[in-house]
Amino acid sequence: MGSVAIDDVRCKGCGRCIVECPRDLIGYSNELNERGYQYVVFKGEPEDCSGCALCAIACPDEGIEVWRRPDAQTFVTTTGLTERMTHYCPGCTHGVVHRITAEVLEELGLLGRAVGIAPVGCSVLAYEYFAFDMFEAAHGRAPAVATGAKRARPECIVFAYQGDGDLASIGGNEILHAANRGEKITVIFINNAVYGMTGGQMAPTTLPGQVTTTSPFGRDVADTGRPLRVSELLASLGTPAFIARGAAHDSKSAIKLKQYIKRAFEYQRDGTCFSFVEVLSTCPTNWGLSPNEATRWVEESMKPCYPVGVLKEPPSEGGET
Ligand SMILES: Cc1ncc(C[n+]2csc(CCOP(=O)(O)OP(=O)(O)O)c2C)c(N)n1
Repeated sequence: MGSVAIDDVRCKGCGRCIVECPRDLIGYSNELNERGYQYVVFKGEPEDCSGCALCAIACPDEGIEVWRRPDAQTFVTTTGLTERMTHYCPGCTHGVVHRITAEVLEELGLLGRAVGIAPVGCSVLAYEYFAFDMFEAAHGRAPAVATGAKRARPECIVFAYQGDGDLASIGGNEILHAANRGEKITVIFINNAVYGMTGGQMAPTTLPGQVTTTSPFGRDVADTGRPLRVSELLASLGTPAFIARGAAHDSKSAIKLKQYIKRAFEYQRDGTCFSFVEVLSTCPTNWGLSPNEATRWVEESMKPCYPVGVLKEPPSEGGET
């Protein structure tokens, strides 16, 4: 049995938890919260809940607690995050990836050594949410800043947190060479198939036919090329690396994603190799979809183009490179 608490102020009403609950115990309130969102409420009795916590895992806003930790005093389940509510749109999965990243660093005992680098993009304010040292970088330049930080302070656990416009477009050169040099850093790459912060322009990762503000008739591959599969590109380099692609749009994917992010940081902790995790992430606002339609779009449209899984692992001890 679980005990579910929902913070109606943090809730942005994306409704992911409603879809996730296998017992249909969560629904919309008839009221708006103080921020104008139609928040969700727990409809059942405590004994109705199995405590599976899928609602909390899928929530992008740290708005649900299922007492996964007996000592929990707050909705924020990891000391790697501040209590601050995020500025992300309802249903945006940046919040899920933030939580997973912070949880992994905490579980590995690495919070005290963590240094994150978030350049411009929707996650430009990530320093407000992560409760450890954060740097800003110019657009696309996080791998270069991470390289400097890691080389100067090898004991730090350094990661870049970058969007697809940032990493695959203006920063394409940076990521390619950081990976090719085998920098002992971790890169978390948020692929939401658009430039989110600036209003949903076409990114290198935009799908063929996808309508964006700069491809109003759909991306024409004859004119603009095909979606850039950055993970596959980096995996083709001869340098040893850990490269994986996961997704953050539902609880099942989030659980798998956490395993990838954990392995990525373990490889850095052990000084093994460059590590890179691409995350298929939702942008309901710029896709013009509701949060739950956006979840389905990741499943039905993004995943066929960007298959999830581990693309590359470093050779085991004594193995060939
Ligand atoms: C040198 C430079 N060029 C352009 C911009 C404008 N700009 C800010 S964020 C951004 C796109 C970010 O998109 P993405 O990296 O995909 O991240 P998201 O916002 O989708 O999370 C752009 C073009 C800038 N800040 N600096």
